Amino acid sequence: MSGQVGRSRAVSSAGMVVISLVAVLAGLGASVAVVAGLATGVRAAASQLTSSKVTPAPARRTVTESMELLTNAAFGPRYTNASWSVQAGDTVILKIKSYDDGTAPLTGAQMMYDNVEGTLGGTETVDGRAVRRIPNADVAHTFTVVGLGLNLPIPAAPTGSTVTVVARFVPERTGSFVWQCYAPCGTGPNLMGGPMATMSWMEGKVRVIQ
Ligand SMILES: [Cu+2]
Repeated sequence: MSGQVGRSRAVSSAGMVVISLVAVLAGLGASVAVVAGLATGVRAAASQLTSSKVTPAPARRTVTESMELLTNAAFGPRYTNASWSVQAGDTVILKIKSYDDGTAPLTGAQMMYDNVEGTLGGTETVDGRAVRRIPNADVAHTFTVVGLGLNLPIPAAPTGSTVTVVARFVPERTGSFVWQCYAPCGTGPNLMGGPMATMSWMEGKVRVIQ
């Protein structure tokens, strides 16, 4: 609180300095170029004053992010477009097209990631059909952003074909959030190694900016 008060006071006094400089220079009959430069400065100062008093409205854009789930014989499955950035208040349409026909059912408490969470309407569509969960035996991957309360289970694609999951969500919190796959689709102990432990394979970042 005290930090905010201090900031707006600083902006106000900067604005006053610019305004008094304009008055002095106008009195001296300064050149057009100098006045134009100062006018830009005044506009910048004015916008700072405005933003210090008014909370900016949410962006309310609709943006689409597309990812693919590819398989790699040598290392394992991988999400493309692993990191992206949106604005708080955006309606994000997230499309995930998977080529992976393998399953990686969740176990125990992790089976909560079979459920769709954090989307508009509480659903995702699977090839156009709205669902609230994927049967555990069919789960191949998840796209999970714990920090945004978002969870999209991804079913296995039919062999030789693809499956497309689409969900809409509105991130409200700003920050840099790690997403991860929670289905045990990797290698090594508990199938949590290899791609599961590798950035830009089964994890990445969602940045939500103001
Ligand atoms: Cu996975």
